[in-house]
Amino acid sequence: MRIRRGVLIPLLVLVLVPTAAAYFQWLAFGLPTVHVPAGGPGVEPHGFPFWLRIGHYLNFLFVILLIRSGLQILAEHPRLYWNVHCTPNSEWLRLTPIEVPTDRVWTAKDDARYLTPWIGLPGYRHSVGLARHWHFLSVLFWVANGLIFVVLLFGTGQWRRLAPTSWSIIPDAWAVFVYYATFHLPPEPNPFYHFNALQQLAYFGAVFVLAPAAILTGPSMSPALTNRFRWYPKLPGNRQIGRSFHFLIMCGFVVFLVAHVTMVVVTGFARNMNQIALGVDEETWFGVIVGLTAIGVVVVLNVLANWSAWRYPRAIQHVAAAVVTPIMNQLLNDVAPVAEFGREDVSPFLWPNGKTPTSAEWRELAANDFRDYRLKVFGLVENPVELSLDDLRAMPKHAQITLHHCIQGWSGIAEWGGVAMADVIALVRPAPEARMAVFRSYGEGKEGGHYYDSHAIENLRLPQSLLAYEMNGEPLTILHGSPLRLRVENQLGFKMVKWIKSIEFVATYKDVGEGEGGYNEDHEYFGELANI
Ligand SMILES: Nc1nc2c(c(=O)[nH]1)N[C@H]1C(S)=C(S)[C@@H](COP(=O)(O)O)O[C@H]1N2
Ligand SMILES: [Mo]
Repeated sequence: MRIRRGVLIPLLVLVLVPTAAAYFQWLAFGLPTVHVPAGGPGVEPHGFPFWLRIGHYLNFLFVILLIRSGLQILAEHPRLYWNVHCTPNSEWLRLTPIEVPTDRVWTAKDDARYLTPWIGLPGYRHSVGLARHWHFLSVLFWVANGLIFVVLLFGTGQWRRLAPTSWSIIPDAWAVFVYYATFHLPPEPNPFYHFNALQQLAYFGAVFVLAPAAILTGPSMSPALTNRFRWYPKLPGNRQIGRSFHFLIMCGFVVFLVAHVTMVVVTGFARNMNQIALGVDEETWFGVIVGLTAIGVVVVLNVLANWSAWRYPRAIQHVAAAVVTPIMNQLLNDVAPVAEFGREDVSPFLWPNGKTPTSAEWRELAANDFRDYRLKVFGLVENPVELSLDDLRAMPKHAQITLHHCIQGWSGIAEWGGVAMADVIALVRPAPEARMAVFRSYGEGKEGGHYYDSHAIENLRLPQSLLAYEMNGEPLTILHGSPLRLRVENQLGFKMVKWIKSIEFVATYKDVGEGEGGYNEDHEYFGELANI
């Protein structure tokens, strides 16, 4: 693991300077006076109504699921960058001991790490497909729960317990911080009526700063969104800054969670648990038991989440397809990718993925510079064709400089030159019942068998759906898919088949492979959700 000094030092300063200042104040002037407002039945609003306790609890459940599945996704490409190119050794945070070797091919797949299932959801290695299902399933419920929570906060006046209404909260919060930082407990108000100033600021920050920031930075990683609205990833700076912020916000939630739970325990555990779980200002064992049981339920649900991901991965994949895909499609489908970059933006290095073909057939073609290569386009079409590279080069050439998004988290910009899939479709004239095109590769998948993937024909008709034979002005290299590879810029990288052998037009992908739409969908439970 390595963190760049340029990030570590500001982070340390952020922690150490206030702590040192707090110690100085304590030693020089003693502990500050903390103003404790009086509690009592007259104070409005007070207490923790039922909806607030349920919302708080569900939020806890979903945040834990989101953190655990998010860390699993991170383990798939355990490097964080400020630059959009993801150039090896330019990362500000590296969560792997491996420095990318330069003397041999090192694919992004090789680079993925193992994560223990105690932390990761679902744990182990190469489980990003299932981790994403849990992440997106959780996020829908988390956002819905959060929206209801915030509406009720404002509807009931409870927001006044969180939102600061006077600047005096800043010096008041500092005074409380001086106590905590020097390992003292300040005189506390009864949280049933008032939070202390630092507590109030922390709660406000979690609900009104961290949560919205997490929701906003998430989509900055979506190929459909960023390649449609180029301004969106520019809000954080670029796609990798969005990803880095998404991670740092998660760290913020973890720090909040640890501090919050610690304070619940040390400032009167029994009373706090009664307030949180039952909404009563009492000190009974019953409240403690209910609270601890509820936490136990969260633990059990997490165990079930891991277990189901390993025992019934196909079911999880299908549940996500039924629940998440329609919503995401509503938001992200049919957005034509338009974002283009300049030559000066092209990445110096594009992470490779996939197994280079080893078959004698492909090696013979390669040895002869692909002069005998024929792209077979067949299936439900009026005019099946076999196209040589010269045939393809004779068709109108399109070039695009676009941002590639891998499901693992890395990205990169390259210039691609080739034939628009729209032109190929026009040439072969698919039958009315044809819905999908299946792209088969000469290359194998990770577990053997040929790599393939499928795309909706209507998506292939959009601009930026390209059969590329050139990358950065040169014929495709072997590593990047020679002689022909796909580019569909509103989708994730795994849909962009390299070393293409044939294109078959079909009514449904259900009869191809294991019927999930592609090699990674079949073998790694990737979702159809390739636009985020
Ligand atoms: N045949 C084949 N094509 C493939 C893959 C593969 O494993 N086999 N991997 C995909 C994935 S996951 C990505 S991110 C891109 C990577 O393209 P690149 O190697 O040109 O960067 O190729 C895609 N095409
Ligand atoms: Mo990928």
